Amino acid sequence: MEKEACTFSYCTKPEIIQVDTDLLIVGGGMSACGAAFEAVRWADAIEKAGKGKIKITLVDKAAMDRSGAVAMGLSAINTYMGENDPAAYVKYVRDDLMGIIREDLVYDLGRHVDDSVEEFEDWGLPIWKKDEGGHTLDGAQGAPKLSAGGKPVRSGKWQIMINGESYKVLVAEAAKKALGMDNIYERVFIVKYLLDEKVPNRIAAAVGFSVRENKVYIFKANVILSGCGGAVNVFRPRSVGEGQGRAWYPVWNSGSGYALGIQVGAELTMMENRFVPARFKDGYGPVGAWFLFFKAKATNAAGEDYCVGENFEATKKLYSPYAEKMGTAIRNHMMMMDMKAGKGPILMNTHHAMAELAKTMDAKQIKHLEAEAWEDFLDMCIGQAGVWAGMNIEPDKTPSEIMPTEPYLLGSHAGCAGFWVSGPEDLGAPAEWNWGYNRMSTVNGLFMMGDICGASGHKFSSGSHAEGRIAAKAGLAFILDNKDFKPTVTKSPDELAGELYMPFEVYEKHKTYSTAPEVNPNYIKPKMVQMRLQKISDEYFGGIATWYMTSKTMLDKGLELLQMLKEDAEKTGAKDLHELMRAWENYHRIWSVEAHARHILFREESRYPGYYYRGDYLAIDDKNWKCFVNSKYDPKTGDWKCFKKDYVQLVAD
Ligand code: SFD
Ligand code: AMP
Repeated sequence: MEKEACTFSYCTKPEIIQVDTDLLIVGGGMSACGAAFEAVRWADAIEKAGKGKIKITLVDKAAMDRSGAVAMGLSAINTYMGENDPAAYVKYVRDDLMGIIREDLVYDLGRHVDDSVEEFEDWGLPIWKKDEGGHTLDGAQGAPKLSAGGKPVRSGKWQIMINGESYKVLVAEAAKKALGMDNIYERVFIVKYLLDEKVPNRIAAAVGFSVRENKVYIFKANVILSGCGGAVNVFRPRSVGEGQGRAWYPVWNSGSGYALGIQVGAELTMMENRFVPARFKDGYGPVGAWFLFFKAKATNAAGEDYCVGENFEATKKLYSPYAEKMGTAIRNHMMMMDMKAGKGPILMNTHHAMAELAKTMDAKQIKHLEAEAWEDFLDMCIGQAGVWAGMNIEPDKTPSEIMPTEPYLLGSHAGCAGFWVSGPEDLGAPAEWNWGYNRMSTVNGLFMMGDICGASGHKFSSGSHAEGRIAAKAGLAFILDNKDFKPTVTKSPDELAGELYMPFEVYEKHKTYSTAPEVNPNYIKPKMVQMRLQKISDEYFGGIATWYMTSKTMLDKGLELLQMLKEDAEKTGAKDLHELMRAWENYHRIWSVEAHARHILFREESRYPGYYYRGDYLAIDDKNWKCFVNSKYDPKTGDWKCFKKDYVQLVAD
């Protein structure tokens, strides 16, 4: 089919707004808020030192108060060092992520993260504390702050409990206050980054459109800090029909972070990794607090622990020495062994855990415990509380089903898919892991943070915020070193606006061809693209349909089908701004999952059992694959290249 061009002959031409800035933060989530807060501090210091004024701008597709993964709130901060050493944190992350991480990045995060958590408390976040008798106090009960020696309530070694319903609002408020609303563009969806016309491999601009008004934005910048979160709804979700909007990770993180960077040629790392969390069934409620804080046990339907005995012995045969670490993927793997053997449903025995805890409590403390159990969901996953209420589940009387979800692509939770970035200089990492500016990608001036910064998982909310701060500081150093750079872009504003509005032009041009605008041979609607994408990913790249199983032949076939979808997606028709956003979101998802599939294809082993399996290489093969898998898309030729990079251990076992 002939490629369409948008000349605004059919759709309305948008107003085109050009913004020139020095530092552009893309995203308004945890990492972006950290970046904004830190960038302003350094920019003020730079100005005071007489080195000139630096303009900082932030653009988010949504409203920062509730955008990104922390939108609903959280009940725990999963990364707080406290009394722990960053080296121990590196070991924990390495064990959980099956032996391959960038230890320089993880250590760097560990040594900075607590400062962000202490800031959150200063901004008003209630953090649970222990009183002198070791009992739990809510954040509102007036114990000393962490910075004044207050003892947090640890759910696990790294996690602390919070009253976090308004967590994101507080973090966003600090970022907004620092930056000023004049420098923030909310509800503007970034569609693509542009390389500079004159300087090779140099970021120059970001282009997007308002999801509320007929406006296209062109942001030219010296430096871009990219923090658009992971990719959700790239695989067919377990929720179907009217429940389909329900997923564990935030549905509005649609792979933009990956796609925007890939398309300008930034090098990726560990994109074969994904995250399949075990979650409370149907509501997707978190399990961590139940396992770690309430000490609940998950069992099969017969009440047996699925992580011991025959399951464990069989797992060791294929996945030792990682099986013994009992990381997130391995725990999933053994849960699925029982599910596949028909021993499900798998149950989280909340009732036993609460009965056990109640043994040492008085009536008031038991009431408090119940409130905590509900709050764990009300703080961060209201839908799960709805499922409990709707299904007559009382956690102190009834167990709840848990289930592995559909796969998500992310690099800040128990996953590590993202970009290959420059690390800190002082941690003894190989010289080629550092090219001058911390968290800068292989594209000059383009920095990555949070979910899309690769090979360094388990940052979570606090770590993503801290990583935004690290990236912002380095980004400003880059600006100071490249003060004379003037970004120039090849395409005219009208051409760029035409590209972004193409789905409108296509729709308006052809919509009267058929009586039902949903059914038309001249275009495909965003919803159809999404369904086709999810079907391909699910069936060929190891989604829930195949119990996360794939192979070379399946990946080859899926990639062929994905190529066709990519071509068809260029013919997406959008009837309104909402569909325009959906159209571009899906395009970003396609790019993200393409990278994912290419990486799985390249890595000839099953590094992450419980997340995905290569049926043709079912075991872990440390001899050949204890290395990073990296890849690069060449924007000039359209070629992808996958290659190995050496893993180097920096922190001793
Ligand atoms: O229970 C564009 N996370 C948890 N972290 C914790 O510390 N404790 C927990 O309890 C956590 N759990 C949890 C978590 C997340 C979710 C969804 C649930 C439960 C249900 C993880 C953290 O939240 C996560 O690590 C960080 O938030 C990651 O930060 P960052 O900055 O990488 O992503 P973001 O916060 O989602 O923000 C993304 C932003 O990008 C915007 N955006 N803007 C412009 N143009 C585009 N094209 C864009 N695309 C996206 C978004 O609007 C958003 O602002 S638990 O499971 O362990
Ligand atoms: P989750 O609610 O599953 O996202 O987990 C929150 C935190 O607890 C994360 O840091 C997880 O890695 C950790 N976690 C969850 N389940 C377990 C478990 N069974 N054993 C050890 N750590 C866990």
